[in-house]
Amino acid sequence: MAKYQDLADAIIKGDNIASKEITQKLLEQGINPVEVLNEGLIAGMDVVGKRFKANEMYIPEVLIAARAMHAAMDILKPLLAKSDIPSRGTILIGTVEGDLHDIGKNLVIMMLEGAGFTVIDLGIDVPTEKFVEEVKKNKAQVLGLSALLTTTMPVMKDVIEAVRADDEIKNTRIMVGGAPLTQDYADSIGADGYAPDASSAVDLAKELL
Ligand code: B1M
Repeated sequence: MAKYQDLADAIIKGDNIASKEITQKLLEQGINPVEVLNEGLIAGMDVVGKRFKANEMYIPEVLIAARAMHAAMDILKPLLAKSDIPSRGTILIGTVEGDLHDIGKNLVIMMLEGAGFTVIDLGIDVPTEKFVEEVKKNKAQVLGLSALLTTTMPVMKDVIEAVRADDEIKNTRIMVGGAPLTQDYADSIGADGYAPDASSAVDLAKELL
């Protein structure tokens, strides 16, 4: 019988074959995909983050762990994004310019899709003008910004100012997230909301719409 901890361990070890197999087994045991995501994948990546911070893991190991996580995500994603649910609204999301971190953003996307939102992913290192252009093009109701570096957090403020300065899209609701952020910081840059994790991001998106 597979356990959440087995999945978390496979992620930490960077074993992408085991991460897929254990995810599959957990689902076969009737476990809800959201629980597999939260208790296995996110729990494993949390440990990776802590060990990296403590210099107990290095960048190549972190990337291998991320690969194992993506392998498991490929199985969960179609289950979380139920196409038969009518869309709750369109959310455009991306990691701000200068920032290449996307593991957390991708989790947020999976959870939002699982909750019935249509999500357009602009990827990483997204220039401010691109956010503005894409919000207009896709008539997104919510714009989501992710940043993992203290050096890229201020870029969120630039994006928010650019959106607010454009009459056509100035009322777009903007949510922000990423490990170094706080509610106070989000308030200080004029964001409409801040979510500390993927589950809260879903609650926040529901509130904002
Ligand atoms: Co980077 N990195 N990294 N890194 N990396 C951090 C963020 C760091 C804290 C590690 C450390 O030193 N302790 C540190 C930042 C320090 C700082 O700014 N104060 C750091 C650094 C310094 C760097 C480099 C500069 C290292 C170097 O090259 N010297 C470099 C920068 C590259 C760049 O972006 N320009 C770099 C590179 C990398 C890798 C490429 C190796 C890799 C990224 C791979 C990838 O994303 N595809 C990486 C990783 C993996 C990390 C750590 C270990 C883990 C991040 C992660 O994925 N966490 C990280 C250490 C840590 O966080 N403890 C670290 C797991 C993920 C599930 O959590 O992303 O927080 P998180 O997402 C959460 C919430 O924050 C929230 O929900 C998510 C799910 O619950 N959330 C949102 C996120 N976005 C949201 C958006 C929302 C709402 C909620 O609404 C829109």
